Amino acid sequence: MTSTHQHTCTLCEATCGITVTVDGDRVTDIRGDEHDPLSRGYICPKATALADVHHDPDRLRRPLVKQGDGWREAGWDEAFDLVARRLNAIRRAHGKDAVATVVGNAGAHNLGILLYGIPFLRALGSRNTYSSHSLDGLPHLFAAKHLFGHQLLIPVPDLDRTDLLICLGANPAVSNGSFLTAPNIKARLKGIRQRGGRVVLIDPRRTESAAHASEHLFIRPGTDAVLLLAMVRVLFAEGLVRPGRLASRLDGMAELRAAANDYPPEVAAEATGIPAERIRELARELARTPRAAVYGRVGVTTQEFGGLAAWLLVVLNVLTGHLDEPGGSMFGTPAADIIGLAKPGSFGTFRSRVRGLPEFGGELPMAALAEEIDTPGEGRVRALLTVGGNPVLSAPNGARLDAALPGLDFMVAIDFYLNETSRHADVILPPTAQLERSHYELALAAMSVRNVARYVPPVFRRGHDQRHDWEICLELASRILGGGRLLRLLGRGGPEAMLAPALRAGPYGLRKGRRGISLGMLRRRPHGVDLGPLRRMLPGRLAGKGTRIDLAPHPYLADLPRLREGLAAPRGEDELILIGRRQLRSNNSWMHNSPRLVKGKPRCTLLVHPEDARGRGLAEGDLATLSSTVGEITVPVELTDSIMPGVVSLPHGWGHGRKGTRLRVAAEHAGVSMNDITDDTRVDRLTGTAAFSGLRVRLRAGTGG
Ligand SMILES: Nc1nc2c(c(=O)[nH]1)N[C@H]1C(S)=C(S)[C@@H](COP(=O)(O)OP(=O)(O)OC[C@H]3O[C@@H](n4cnc5c(=O)[nH]c(N)nc54)[C@H](O)[C@@H]3O)O[C@H]1N2
Ligand SMILES: Nc1nc2c(c(=O)[nH]1)N[C@H]1C(S)=C(S)[C@@H](COP(=O)(O)OP(=O)(O)OC[C@H]3O[C@@H](n4cnc5c(=O)[nH]c(N)nc54)[C@H](O)[C@@H]3O)O[C@H]1N2
Ligand code: SF4
Ligand SMILES: [Mo]
Repeated sequence: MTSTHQHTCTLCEATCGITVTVDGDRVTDIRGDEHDPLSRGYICPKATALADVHHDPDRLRRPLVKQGDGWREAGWDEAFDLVARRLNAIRRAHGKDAVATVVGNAGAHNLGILLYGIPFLRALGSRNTYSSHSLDGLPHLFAAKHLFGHQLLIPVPDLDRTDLLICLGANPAVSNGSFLTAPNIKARLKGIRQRGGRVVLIDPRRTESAAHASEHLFIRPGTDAVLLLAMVRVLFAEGLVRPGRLASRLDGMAELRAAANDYPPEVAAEATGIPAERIRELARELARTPRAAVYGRVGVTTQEFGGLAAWLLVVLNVLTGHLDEPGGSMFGTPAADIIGLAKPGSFGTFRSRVRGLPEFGGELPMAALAEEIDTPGEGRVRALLTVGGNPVLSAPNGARLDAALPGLDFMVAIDFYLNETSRHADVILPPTAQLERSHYELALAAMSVRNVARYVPPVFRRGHDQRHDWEICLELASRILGGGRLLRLLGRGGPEAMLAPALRAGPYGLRKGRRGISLGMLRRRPHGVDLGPLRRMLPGRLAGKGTRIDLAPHPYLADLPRLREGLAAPRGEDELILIGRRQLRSNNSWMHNSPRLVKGKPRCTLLVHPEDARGRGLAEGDLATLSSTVGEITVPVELTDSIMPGVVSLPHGWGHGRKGTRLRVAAEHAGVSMNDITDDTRVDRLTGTAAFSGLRVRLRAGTGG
């Protein structure tokens, strides 16, 4: 018997509504939900691969316990007992900090992990708390904290009403948007141009998104902060600073002006490769266009000066009066207010043991994890718990982590694949997968291009011998921390029991004598509810610091000399600069076991400009060796003039050829891991974010050795 179910694709930040048709226990069809107020029927090729995950024979459904060189299945009770016993013993012998935790990208897309998993991990009280934030958008959180008082007050470009989008270091045509929930973003970009607006893309590669832009400008990797400072300088120099409604609330104007003064467009042109006159025009265009926004993502945040760059993005929006204005850079107003629920964020309250990298929001940078494990001494990490992350492929110098993990006394992975990371675990606790759990978009709703609310129940009920992520986390908490009865009580209603009051307390909440959003109402409207376009939120939303915005907080000013030194650093003669690249049918490191996503030509290739290839005797399809100070990998070369000369590009998340995984499809399309050559010591020193982009590499024909 077939039935249809509304669900949400939780693979990326677009959160498309899907309609899943099921025949018995089989998924027979997945398509876009035309009645979803945000995605309106749009899906990308990944949504249908949710069926592959659901039916994947390699997906783990019962706990695995390591035994000799192999694994044996275990019951949940035994597995929980073992984990709790071992972690407790390590905590007793070596202290709380000896147990590290990692929450990966899958955590952000999982209601149970957000509501139960993360609070439980925090309750373990370890300083060695890590997440994919420090591999990704941490500079945005850092800017939100320092300018608006809360790490989650992150503005997004109001795409559907803007007339100018200046987009740096993002490839939304492939990524489907990030820190910007905007399904069918290609159509939204097209919309800008159709109403006479412009999209300017600034990227070292003429990406897939360039086809949807009015103009593409090449930029030398890692120099965005310089470009943005020069634009700030032009605004001041030409009297174009007009912050509008917010003008009377701004501090730090003089400091900002002085900082930017060091970066005339001519200096920036030299650094970035963008002509000085074009930089001036860009600043003028931003100031002149009533509805305009500057936006930057991963290419801007995961580089050596990501902190400064993310700050300057906000600064430019403020100076030109585009912050918190329709068509500009605006804040979401989510129905369940995650900003009210989450902590505002802290910075530098403690530092990592080995390198002294600063804490942010209670977490240490992932780039420090390997050294915290493999550097002997008091305070060494001895046990690791991962949830929804695959840091062996995702963290910088993943090879070092790969080598360090066997040195742990104990490791547990909450993951439904036996992959490059979880193979090192002593116990794997597999949670339910995407179609087996309910979903409400808690985190990303705050960065949505339109306010919406959508709750979906599971498509499939979980089997009696399966556990949700939140159940696993809660059970471990009660066994490790005690307080079992209380915690079990907490868990009785599941995430819904926490979501329901959050929705009622939220800005659209159902209250006495007022119609509004409640969980019951959302249950009755499984396509979701439209709550309208983004609204002005300032100054009311400014958290914990009155109603003023300091545009030049000290940590940024103190980081500026590093930018100057970085620009002056000499470059080796035959060096190239490595950047990353996302691909439509990949999802970071973990969807390569889906046959429909990996079919076709091998995709783990190095893009090289023909000029750079010629000098090295490389032709299309040749194998070449790419080396850094950290290691070397061999990859096939793809020649293209869509990349800036001197720059090469490789996708991340490949490298499935390691022994001991259970990913049969992925292993046949193994590729190599970019992070086997990225450098864990290369971080944005301000925020601790991994600097994947802008790595200096050498390239030569032939295989390694
Ligand atoms: N299909 C697919 N979608 C995804 C993902 C995926 O793996 N596959 N991953 C998801 C995740 S976790 C995230 S965080 C988002 C990321 O979403 P995006 O930020 O849109 O991701 P990328 O495609 O990596 O785009 C980064 C761009 O920055 C450019 N770049 C590199 N270095 C520099 C630089 O120094 N300056 C500038 N200006 N540009 C630079 C790169 O060429 C690239 O085009 O995507 C999400 N969506
Ligand atoms: N070189 C380079 N490295 C990068 C990047 C880059 O651009 N270049 N991008 C970085 C970015 S932006 C990010 S976000 C990280 C992502 O890196 P990670 O945080 O490692 O995330 P994924 O690679 O998406 O891996 C997700 C893991 O969660 C598991 N999983 C999937 N769904 C669930 C679930 O519901 N519950 C649980 N418990 N597990 C689940 C999957 O099996 C997989 O092991 O990579 C970073 N690494
Ligand atoms: S864009 Fe694709 S992967 Fe992202 S939510 Fe939509 S269907 Fe899923
Ligand atoms: Mo990410």
